[in-house]
Amino acid sequence: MMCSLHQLQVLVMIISLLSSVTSRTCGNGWEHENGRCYKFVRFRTNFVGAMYFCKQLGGGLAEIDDHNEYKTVVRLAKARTFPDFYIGLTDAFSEGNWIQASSYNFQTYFIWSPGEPNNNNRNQDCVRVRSHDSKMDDISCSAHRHFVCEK
Ligand SMILES: [Ca+2]
Ligand SMILES: [Ca+2]
Ligand SMILES: [Ca+2]
Repeated sequence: MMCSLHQLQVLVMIISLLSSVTSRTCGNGWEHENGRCYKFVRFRTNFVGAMYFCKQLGGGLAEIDDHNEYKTVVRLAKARTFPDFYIGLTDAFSEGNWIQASSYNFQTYFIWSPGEPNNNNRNQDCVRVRSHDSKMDDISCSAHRHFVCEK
């Protein structure tokens, strides 16, 4: 088989073009927003199960770093009438100190529902975003909720 240098160059160009397209589009079932990929997972599990599932998909539970990211995630959730969902935020290590579940960074951005976080029954160390007001609420990590992954 004859293969000229020019043909090889074209082939290499096509391959690199294809791989850049796939890396930009996040993959099937993911939303691409502001350079991040989000997946809204439509089954319920506990916090650890949600973390594990997101990790299997090559990401982690969504970590909301700032108000812009919050607005993005809430907009995507509302667009698909998504129920309450877990985000990657926990104070399980130290009560009242909120840590991002995958990156282990201290959380600096919060938008709590009124009266939250209340650590109800001294057993609320994980965080959901409520569907009715789109704000954060600490809940028990064993509660089963939908969740959002990020990568
Ligand atoms: Ca994030
Ligand atoms: Ca707590
Ligand atoms: Ca609470």
